[in-house]
Amino acid sequence: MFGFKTAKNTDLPKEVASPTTGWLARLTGGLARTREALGGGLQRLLGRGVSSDTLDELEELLLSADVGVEATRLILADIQQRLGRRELQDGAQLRAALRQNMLALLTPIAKPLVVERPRTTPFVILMVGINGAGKTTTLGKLTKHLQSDGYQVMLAAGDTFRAAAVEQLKVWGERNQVPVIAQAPGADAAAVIFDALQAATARAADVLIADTAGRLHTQSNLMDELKKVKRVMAKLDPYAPHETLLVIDAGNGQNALQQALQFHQAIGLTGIALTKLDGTAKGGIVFALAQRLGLPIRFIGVGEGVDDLRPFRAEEFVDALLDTP
Ligand SMILES: Nc1nc2c(ncn2[C@@H]2O[C@H](COP(=O)(O)OP(=O)(O)OP(=O)(O)O)[C@@H](O)[C@H]2O)c(=O)[nH]1
Ligand SMILES: [Mg+2]
Repeated sequence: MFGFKTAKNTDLPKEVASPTTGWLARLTGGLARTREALGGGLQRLLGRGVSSDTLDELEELLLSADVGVEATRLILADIQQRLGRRELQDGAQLRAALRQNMLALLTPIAKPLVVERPRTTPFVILMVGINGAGKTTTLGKLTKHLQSDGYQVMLAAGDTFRAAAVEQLKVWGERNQVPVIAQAPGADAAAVIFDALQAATARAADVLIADTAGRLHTQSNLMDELKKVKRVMAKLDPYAPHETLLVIDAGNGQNALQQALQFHQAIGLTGIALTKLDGTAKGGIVFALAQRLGLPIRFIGVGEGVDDLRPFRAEEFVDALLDTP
């Protein structure tokens, strides 16, 4: 399930052996359902040529992929004008215009997570989100990603609600061979993360990633717990956490947008990791998030494997979406 390689890279076909192409293939594959809805729909639409129905059809297509009303309007405003001026005569020009407008929306929020260096204390990443969004899995994948960039990572088992949560984190710790700081289930999450930050500082780790229990944005007592985590951490480093990363399941569609808005309002987010893009045709939610929230989308997840998390790059994403299935 975790995609351990059994063959050496040299045994693989060229396009798979290259890490970039390999990832692009996974991205395209992972986005297959949204791509079929958007790219496939677009191909059918363009096949009919540009007509007076084109704008309505485009609008329907974007809405069906959960791009959302306002982001759809934004993407289509310029296309509407250009259609009016008869600048877009054929399918290729229309596709290029769509791509350009999608990029205009996504480029400003495609800001990679940067671990500032040098530091005297670890760079702290706090993972938050609703139950089952993919926080712990994303944390595991992120650990590997940061390690491959040369960072020493430690993990904090801040989900103290369930014994299984601590165990799940320890499995990721073992898989990536990084220390996990944990206490018994039921412990105070803020205390666990405080201890972990002290331990990570003592061991001169570069990055500490803290898991937290899933919670609904409507559960104010649990949102208060996150505020406390942040307050307690700030006693050791006034700037910690340096990244508060909301993990959201892309399959939640427009609900994901509500989660993001409310988590942001309650605790202040600095970035988003959008998971499970592989399981949904609603990947258009990226555009809605960009338009409504404007927070950086740091990473996207397109599978459960340790390598299925990548920095979000606007061009790569749009091309994978518009690519004809
Ligand atoms: N297909 C797919 N599955 C994913 C992805 N990310 C996470 N998952 C799966 O989603 C499920 C929930 O993931 P977790 O990481 O446990 O979610 P969580 O947010 O930590 O959940 P709680 O701790 O219960 O709140 C697991 O079965 C993961 O394997 C992804 O990008 N793609
Ligand atoms: Mg979890």
